[in-house]
Amino acid sequence: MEDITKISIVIPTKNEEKTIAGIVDDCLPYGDEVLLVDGHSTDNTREVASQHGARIVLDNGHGKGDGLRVSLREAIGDIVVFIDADGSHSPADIPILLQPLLDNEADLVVASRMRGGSDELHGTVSEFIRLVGSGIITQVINLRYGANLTDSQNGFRAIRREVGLKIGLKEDIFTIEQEMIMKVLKNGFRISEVPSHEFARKHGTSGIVVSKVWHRYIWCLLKGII
Ligand SMILES: Nc1nc2c(ncn2[C@@H]2O[C@H](COP(=O)(O)OP(=O)(O)O)[C@@H](O)[C@H]2O)c(=O)[nH]1
Ligand SMILES: [Mg+2]
Repeated sequence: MEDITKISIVIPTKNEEKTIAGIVDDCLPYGDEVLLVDGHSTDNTREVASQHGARIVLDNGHGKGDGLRVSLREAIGDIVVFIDADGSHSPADIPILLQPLLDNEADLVVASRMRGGSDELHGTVSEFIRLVGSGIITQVINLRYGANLTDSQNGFRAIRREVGLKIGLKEDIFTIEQEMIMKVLKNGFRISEVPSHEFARKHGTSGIVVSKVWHRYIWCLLKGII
């Protein structure tokens, strides 16, 4: 039987003009579309991406979480793959990420940096704090939902679009990653993890400033476990 499952590759961006061309090029072979959801970049991210064949939509200016929700509504695919624009994720791993969904063994598949290794999660003090914090959050989620996850924060993941729309995502910022995991589990859907290596961001700095947003992670976690 012909496989009619459509795949959308979604790239959330905010000022990633230096890396976006290569990411779009490398993602195109793996999907029926590459959809850029842009957080009102002030550089040439949208122009470059469009020249390389991506379709562009704008988020509402509230953050990456807002962008992911917009993209779930806009995407044409039955499955949506999210991959960052900064070069941290390997588009070549997209088929590994898709397999459990295509085999109908999962509704959300998360690329795990704990299984695949990371060049970004350790090194500086702030990265170390992030690593410890994200490990604690993952273990709280495991305890609450009887899960066996190793990485609740990686943005490289794939979800059935229908499920992504159904679970009622609300977080506007990067906390959407852990919210998605908790709401998928709470609603009885299935999560798998696959190993994937995370590379260091190729240009610029992370949008997550731990000292400014840590309390939003805790608040989101508390809402998700009660
Ligand atoms: N649509 C959208 N994407 C964003 C926004 N802020 C960051 N991103 C993108 O989200 C991805 C992850 O951001 P990054 O700063 O690398 O976070 P980290 O990898 O968790 O440290 C990157 O591709 C960013 O360009 C936003 O406000 N809207
Ligand atoms: Mg990054």
